[in-house]
Amino acid sequence: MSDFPSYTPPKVWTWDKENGGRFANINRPIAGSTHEKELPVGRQPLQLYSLATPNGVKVTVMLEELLALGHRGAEYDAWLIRIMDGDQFGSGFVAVNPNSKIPALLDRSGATPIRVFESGSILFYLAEKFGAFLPADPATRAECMSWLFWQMGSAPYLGGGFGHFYAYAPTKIEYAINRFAMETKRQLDVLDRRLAQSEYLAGPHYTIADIAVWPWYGALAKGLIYEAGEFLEVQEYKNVQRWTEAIAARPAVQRGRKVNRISGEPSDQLHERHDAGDFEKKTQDKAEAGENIAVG
Ligand SMILES: N[C@@H](CCC(=O)N[C@@H](CS)C(=O)NCC(=O)O)C(=O)O
Repeated sequence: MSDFPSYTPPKVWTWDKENGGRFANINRPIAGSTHEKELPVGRQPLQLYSLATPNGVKVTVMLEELLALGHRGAEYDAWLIRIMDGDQFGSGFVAVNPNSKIPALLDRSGATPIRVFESGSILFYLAEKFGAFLPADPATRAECMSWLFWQMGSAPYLGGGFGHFYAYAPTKIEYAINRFAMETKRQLDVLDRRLAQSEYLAGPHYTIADIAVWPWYGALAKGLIYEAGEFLEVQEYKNVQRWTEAIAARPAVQRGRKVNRISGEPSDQLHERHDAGDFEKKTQDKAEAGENIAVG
């Protein structure tokens, strides 16, 4: 502990815009928009404004799963929001999500558009709207909602805590990495024990709880985020591994994780999705071959 750089907070915190952190260009202590910008609107009933981070992938997986079940009303336009460029602070985006974070959904299927923000809330909204991936029986439904809310409360310790200090902070702070590595491993163990008893989180069936948890903890279990697989010994969580692989094998999941993705293999990146044919025709490998034309 004695090696810690000491810092005495001033009486009143002030904003140091040049604090050198990785997200210094987008982090601000105030809400609201920074510039006027309308959001594009396509022809589909649902308009999604997002990016393929784990929070964004939850919603594109859900929409692809709903479409796979035959719910035509789940057709969607997925528009790319480049958060590192500050698109989330445009006036149109802030009108859909006053919290300026992806994902944000606008349901234009009725007389008056309905805005939905927060990924958990979007999953629940869609599950109720289409009567899918949300168990009807009260006990299983409660279990499903408990795991959904567990994810919303827990992942900030994984992403904003562990991931931030292990992978992104300008200096490696042992105290912070220890604190959040411990919590992340505890969370993996919580999941592992649950998945030892149950095929999916809420019970025998795949639900919005799995759709919410998989993009974060499945990616962590496969070492795909923060390059932390070895550090956290993720292979030890055998039940999490089994569940991760089962979900990754679902065709709708494979499609959903490509939508609004701007990194990785070009064939896995579908920057914008406007109909089902875009997976065949508009991924970045095709764009790089000159076949893709910007939409919208
Ligand atoms: N609790 C929110 C978290 C959303 C969130 O943190 N989104 C990040 C990307 S994963 C974002 O938009 N960050 C931009 C920013 O913080 O300015 C949810 O689940 O929807």
